[in-house]
Amino acid sequence: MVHIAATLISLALLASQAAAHGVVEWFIANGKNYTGDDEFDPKGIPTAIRTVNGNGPVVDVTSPYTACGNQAKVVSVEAPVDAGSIVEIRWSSTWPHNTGAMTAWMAECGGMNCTQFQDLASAQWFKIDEKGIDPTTGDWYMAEIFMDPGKPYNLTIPENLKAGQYLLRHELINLALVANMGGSGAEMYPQCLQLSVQSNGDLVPQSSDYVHFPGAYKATDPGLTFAPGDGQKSQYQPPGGPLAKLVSSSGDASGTDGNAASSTSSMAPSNASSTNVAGNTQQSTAVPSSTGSLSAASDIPTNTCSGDMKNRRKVGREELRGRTLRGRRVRLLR
Ligand SMILES: *[C@@H]1O[C@H](CO)[C@@H](O)[C@H](O)[C@H]1NC(C)=O
Ligand SMILES: *[C@@H]1O[C@H](CO)[C@@H](O)[C@H](O)[C@H]1NC(C)=O
Ligand SMILES: *[C@@H]1O[C@H](CO)[C@@H](O)[C@H](O)[C@H]1NC(C)=O
Ligand SMILES: *[C@@H]1O[C@H](CO)[C@@H](O)[C@H](O)[C@H]1NC(C)=O
Ligand SMILES: [Cu+2]
Repeated sequence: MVHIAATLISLALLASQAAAHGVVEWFIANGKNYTGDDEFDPKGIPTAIRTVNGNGPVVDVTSPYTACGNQAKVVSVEAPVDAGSIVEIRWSSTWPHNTGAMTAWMAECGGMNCTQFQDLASAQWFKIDEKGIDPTTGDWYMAEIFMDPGKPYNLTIPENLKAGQYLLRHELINLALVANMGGSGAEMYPQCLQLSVQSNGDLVPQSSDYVHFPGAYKATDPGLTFAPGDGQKSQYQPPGGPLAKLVSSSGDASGTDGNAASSTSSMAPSNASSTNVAGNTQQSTAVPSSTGSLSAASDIPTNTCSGDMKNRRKVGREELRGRTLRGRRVRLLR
């Protein structure tokens, strides 16, 4: 009985949540606050956050919009940022999802100013951060960050990364609509920041770590088909492969220069504990006590929402039905 009532209420919520997704509202780099333009009614304000058309997801892994979001547009500002420093990225406080991954990638703007760089298909992306499950709590990092509205995502620009003009692609992946193991329904919310990285270092990704968007993800990637509540959360791996390994661009692998050495210890994907040293998995270990209550319920998505309402709603309904049949409780949006 309770389950049925909860399901009905959830379906009602589902219908009313069409617009409740999210965008990068602002970010802070080198102490400066860059505010995004209005995603529904762009005012042409100077910003370093590439604008997207609305706050809905990209759902097709083969779409060119997987790079920087739906109909992303070049903007007029580049944000200077020091390699090794933290960029604070603030998504909409109304972001409603607590189930899924977050990834961060960078790509040089083809040797030009990012304010001129249009050809996203040519961008060579390398992964600098990923967050799925917080091993210290067993919860989704997404829940820990976004269920406490206002908390930023703190991302470290890799230390000694070669200076240059880069796009930073930050992405939230909502898995709440993945209906069953191996199912589909992942929603990608990528967005790009235009950065000018200042550095004395010479680190670049090893060439085998470059990917393209689209191309980096397949619809069948386990990181996109993970069904919340069904799988082993602790086993979850975000899609797109391991973090890039950074190497000295002088190409002297046997060299004694500190950059190459620090790259292998800070970005090597084979060493999980040293990957943490890069700084990008540190932020969420300090979980405020107010999120402690999440642990019990956070393997059940808070709600579902959509780009293509009809399809998404159907998937969501199936998901809710499946969950009710399996006797799990459906958690309601607060
Ligand atoms: C950055 O700017 C936005 C909008 O202009 C503002 O809401 C936000 O509080 C600012 N962030 C900080 C840390 O000052
Ligand atoms: C990139 O272009 C913008 C806009 O013209 C300009 O303000 C900025 O200084 C340029 N960045 C670099 C690194 O030249
Ligand atoms: C992993 O990194 C840690 C810390 O940098 C280091 O002490 C350890 O030897 C590394 N392990 C391997 C297998 O590289
Ligand atoms: C994120 O960075 C800001 C500014 O450096 C800092 O005040 C805040 O505590 C950091 N948040 C976390 C969760 O580390
Ligand atoms: Cu959404």
